[in-house]
Amino acid sequence: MKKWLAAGILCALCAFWLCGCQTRPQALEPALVLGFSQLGSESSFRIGNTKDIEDKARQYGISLMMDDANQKQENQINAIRRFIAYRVDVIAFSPIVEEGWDNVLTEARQAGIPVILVDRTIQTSDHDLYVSQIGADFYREGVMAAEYLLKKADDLGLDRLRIVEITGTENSTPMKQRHEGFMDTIAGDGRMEILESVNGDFLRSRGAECMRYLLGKYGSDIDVIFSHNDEMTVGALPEIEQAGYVPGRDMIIISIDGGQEAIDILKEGKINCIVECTPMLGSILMETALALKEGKEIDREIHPAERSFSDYDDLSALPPRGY
Ligand code: GYE
Repeated sequence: MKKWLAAGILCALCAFWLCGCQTRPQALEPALVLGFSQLGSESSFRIGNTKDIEDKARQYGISLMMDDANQKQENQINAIRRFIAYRVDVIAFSPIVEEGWDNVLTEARQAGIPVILVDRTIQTSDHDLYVSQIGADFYREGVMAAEYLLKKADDLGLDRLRIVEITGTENSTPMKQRHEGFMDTIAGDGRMEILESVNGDFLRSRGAECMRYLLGKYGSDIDVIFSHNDEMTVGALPEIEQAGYVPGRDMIIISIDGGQEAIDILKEGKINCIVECTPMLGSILMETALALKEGKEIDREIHPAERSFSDYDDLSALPPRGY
């Protein structure tokens, strides 16, 4: 009798296990495996960019291997080597600086893995080391920042503007191109004078340090602050206030990125202009990676549309920025 009971229980367990197997949803095969090396988490732009890439990978059914390099090129190179060893379908990364990628990207090419640059670009003489760069037109951002300043100077009838610049990470694409676009656009305008450019590494804490230094050296001579990202701008503002000036009124403040925190400060009047740099590159990245896997032709450079926000605009109906 006991034997029958044991056999019955065993049968019931087997049936339960089989049913369970049949009703359990089948794990879907990912459309492709994408290795992404993010350079760090220095700003709201970067954090928004990481989140967007993670969200969009999920939406597109792409299996994502995400690595955070913590602001070190060496860590990015190691992550790319791990992606090669894992034999991912596509490698993408945001290069922290422009130089020093040839060796590791040659290894990716030898392994037959295509590479997409996201956000920033690289310097190389070998055209085939990457297939596409998806990111902002940073030169154009510098031009837009300067165009705002030229218009403001005209409207206020100012005949002398002394400018300080707080730049992003040395040798990074946005740092170089934002600087060039801005300088080229104000060149030849006799009202504009650059007092000094200092490097704030795209960090809030460095923005504050740079501003302290500049205020100590130039004080009320500063008419304009051109800061390469919101993070450094937000770090600089309390320093300006503590030194007894009203940002946005005593000094014209121009920033780049357009994250929610900075847009709110612009609405309060303490920032005058922000040039948009969108971190929402996830959909374009996923579509490009899928197109590559299907062997389709893709564009060498892909720039998202961007605008600027300023004290000339009514921003009351601006939707939440999402970063
Ligand atoms: O402006 C800054 C970030 O590479 C465009 O990097 C990006 C820049 C962005 O840390 O906030």
